[in-house]
Amino acid sequence: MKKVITYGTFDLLHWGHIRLLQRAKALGDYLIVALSSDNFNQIKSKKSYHSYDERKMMLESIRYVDLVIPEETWDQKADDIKEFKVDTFVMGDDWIGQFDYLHPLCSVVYLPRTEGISTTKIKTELGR
Ligand code: C2G
Repeated sequence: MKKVITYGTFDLLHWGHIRLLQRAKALGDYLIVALSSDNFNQIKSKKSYHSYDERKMMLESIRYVDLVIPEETWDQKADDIKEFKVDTFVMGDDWIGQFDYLHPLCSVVYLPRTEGISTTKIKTELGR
């Protein structure tokens, strides 16, 4: 079984997130999403509209997602990859190059971000 992992906040879930998850799953048979905890969001200076539990529940309802685990720190990725025997690490290409250090452990894939949608855009256009 080919395992894929990706990381993120996935707040105000939108079609850009779904396209990322869809393409990530297509790279294997089992997709793990490491979801930024509320505490880690603070470290990333990101304020989520939805709590971790709400964001987790939504991700778990997506057909492409097989497991959701918490992301608590920047440097848990190598341990996660070893613990879950991950074959492929995937992120959107706004992160291009940032995680190449994981290469010895697994393949590292950056997928083109979906243009025209983002959580920030949604918040701005809804006037929050
Ligand atoms: N994404 C995308 N297209 C968009 C918006 C987001 O492909 N229009 C991708 C991002 O590139 C990322 C994933 O969806 O791979 C989740 O996006 P965020 O929730 O913004 O994740 P981020 O805050 O970048 O967290 O340790 C890594 C961090 O936790 C990544």
